[in-house]
Amino acid sequence: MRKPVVLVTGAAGEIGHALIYQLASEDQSAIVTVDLKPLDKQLERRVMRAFTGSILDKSLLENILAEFAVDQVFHLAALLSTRAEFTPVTAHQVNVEGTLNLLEFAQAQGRSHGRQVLFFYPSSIAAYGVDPDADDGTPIRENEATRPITMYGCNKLYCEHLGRYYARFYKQLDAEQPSGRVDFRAIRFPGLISAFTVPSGGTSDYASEMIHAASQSEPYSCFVRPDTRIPFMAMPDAVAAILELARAPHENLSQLVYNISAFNPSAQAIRQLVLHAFPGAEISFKPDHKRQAIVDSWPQAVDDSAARADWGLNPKYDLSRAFNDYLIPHISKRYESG
Ligand code: AKB
Repeated sequence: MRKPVVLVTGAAGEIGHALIYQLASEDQSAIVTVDLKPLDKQLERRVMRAFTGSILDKSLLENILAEFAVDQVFHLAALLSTRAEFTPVTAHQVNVEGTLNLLEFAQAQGRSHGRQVLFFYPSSIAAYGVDPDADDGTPIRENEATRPITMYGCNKLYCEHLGRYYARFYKQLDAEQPSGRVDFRAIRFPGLISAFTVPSGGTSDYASEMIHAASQSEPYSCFVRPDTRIPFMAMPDAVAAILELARAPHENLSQLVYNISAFNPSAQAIRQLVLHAFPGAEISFKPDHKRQAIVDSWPQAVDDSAARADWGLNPKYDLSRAFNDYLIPHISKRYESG
């Protein structure tokens, strides 16, 4: 019979890396991964099988379907906002057609093993498109200002709707009602900051880039204005939120897509914290007006009350603790050891 497993796509990415460490530490389920890049050795020894390949490769997904009974899909593979702007058609193919492939895979898994398949989808604050002149910092709800201005944001918003279709309306004209096999749940992530991985291709990456540069005594020119403010979260809290939502009783959930956030400092405030930790750091501001316009279209604050009420969102790291207890100690150690 097929082995019951959890599937993680984008496993070599920032969220994937942190999620696999957490899942492996709990030792509750065998992990199968898919990523374009091979996993590093530390990660690979924590999973049952690591497939190096594309989520666009339907034969790869068929092979996984044949060998494994997947009960949970954490679909993290994506082209992030900045990178997606340089190759919007490729971004659509990876972010949308890739997600459609995984939803079809989850539907086929549910049909074959007869159980619901949990499908976790990482949406983003990029699904919003606020008017910067009207954004006074009032936290916005999930159903407000969903007018994204990036291909990545369009992809994320559309895939939220795709997930709702698979969960509630899939092939609704069929004689036998096949919907309901996919239990789709999504989080609109803020900017995420990890101590253990370096960001790649995001427009919220200025916070991570600033910290990682300072810890290597490299000068950093920040591409947003000092007063720029968006929601952020430390990676351990992001992984905790994924698992809290994934494990919440379905009847507790009032919606499929949730905002989350932990802190929303200005870029200047981040610089001050970094300078406090690395007094010699050279951090300047040289706004890239095109990337600035993308960040300005994202809300300064989001209302995450639904996540707190429905499934107990409760970030452990506020801004100060994120820097003092997580980022600075681990990043310093990472670069001290070379
Ligand atoms: C990005 O900057 O593209 C991502 C995001 C905010 O979803 N980190």
